Amino acid sequence: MKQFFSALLCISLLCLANLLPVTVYAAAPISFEILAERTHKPTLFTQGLLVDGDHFYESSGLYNQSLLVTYPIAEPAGTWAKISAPFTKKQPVPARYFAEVLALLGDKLYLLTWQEQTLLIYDKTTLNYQKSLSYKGEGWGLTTDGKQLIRSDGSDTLYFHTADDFTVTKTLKITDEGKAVAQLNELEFVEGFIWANIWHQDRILKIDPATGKVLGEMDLSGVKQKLQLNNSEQVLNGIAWDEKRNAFWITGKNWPKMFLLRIRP
Ligand SMILES: [Ca+2]
Repeated sequence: MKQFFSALLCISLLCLANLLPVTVYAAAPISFEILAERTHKPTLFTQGLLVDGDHFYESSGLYNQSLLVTYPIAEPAGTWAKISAPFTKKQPVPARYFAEVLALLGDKLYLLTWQEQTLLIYDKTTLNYQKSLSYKGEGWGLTTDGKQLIRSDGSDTLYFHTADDFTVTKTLKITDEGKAVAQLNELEFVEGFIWANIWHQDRILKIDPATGKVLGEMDLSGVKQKLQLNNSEQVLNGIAWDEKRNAFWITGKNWPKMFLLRIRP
């Protein structure tokens, strides 16, 4: 009987946990419009996404299947041509690494690994491996302000690293109205601000890189609902600034689509 009541209590607590509200941010909502959508290979367990010129660069995670790919932003005509379009280039990542996000600085692509404490560096044009650097802690997100590399590790802290040897030069706590914002994941630095998505949330936050304060948030739950996903790990994860289109491309892990979003003034 005792076990029965213990089990009942556990079930009640689980139900209660489900009813509790998710973290509510105080930051002002940022409104946007969907300018376009395109196909995204659902085989990609998206960790990092960026735009360079007319191409996407994307990293895909998991052990034994991590890879780095590049493909044109413009799609061929016809549904089947879109679905079957080959990658422009594809570079498998050694099986012992779980690839995370990537950043582009100069002619180099910097790819973080999740728990392997290794930063892998590739040539942008050929996707050939060049060298690796080590760091302490986990790798979740990475972007650049044009000088330094900025890393997230799933906590509420961002780490600024030098690009040449990946030394930490400063850390920054991210807060929203004084409250810590944890689980920071994919990052994108755009025109003086850091944009970050939060793991398992349909939100992208706009962050002041000087103070770490959250300035606003984009709610992408409506965009994600359009996809009718059935796996809880198919989370939003991928923010790429498209300078030419003055808009963000966003996608997620194993999503079949990518969306082009423009912030409303
Ligand atoms: Ca990005």
